[in-house]
Amino acid sequence: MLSRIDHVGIAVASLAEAIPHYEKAFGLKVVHQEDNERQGVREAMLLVHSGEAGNSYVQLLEPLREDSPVGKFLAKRGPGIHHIAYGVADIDSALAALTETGFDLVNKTPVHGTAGSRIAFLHPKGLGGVLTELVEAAEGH
Ligand code: MC0
Repeated sequence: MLSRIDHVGIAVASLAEAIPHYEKAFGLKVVHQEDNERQGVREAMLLVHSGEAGNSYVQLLEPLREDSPVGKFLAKRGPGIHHIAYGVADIDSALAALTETGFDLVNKTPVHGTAGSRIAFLHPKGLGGVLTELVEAAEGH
């Protein structure tokens, strides 16, 4: 079902402060930036690797609102790894298979993710305390 690690999502208080650390430490570059109002985040994607199975990124996440998932996470735990996202070729069949096993899905149907991707979150309580995302990337991402 899973084809790659698509991204590691990292909660930060400020993109402007966090991006230069990743650029300086690893020579990564921001290849995409966007606000996702529904998720309450401003995000920056830094490309780590392009391979046959698709791309892998570090995703830096700054909350747009205190009562958003990332805003609440920062208030409770401070900055750090917020979620891990796996690439899938077909998110509809991946969600159908997980529903069949009775898995606890945050999103039962895909929602809008980074750069036109289709995404769905799986609850951390079923996965060792790790908030997990599935990503069906848009063409070319
Ligand atoms: C909350 N919890 C987490 C967590 N966030 N555990 C691990 N990792 C996280 N990121 C835990 C809390 O510690 C708490 O555990 C319990 O979940 C309930 O927390 P809460 O603060 O009361 O939050 P809820 O219940 O309102 O919501 C938790 C839930 C939510 C995971 C359902 O954050 C959610 O819907 N997340 C999915 C959407 C999201 O994260 N969007 C932002 C990234 P205890 O043990 O204290 O009960 S959007 C994104 O990344 C997109 C744009 C993309 O990639 O394309």
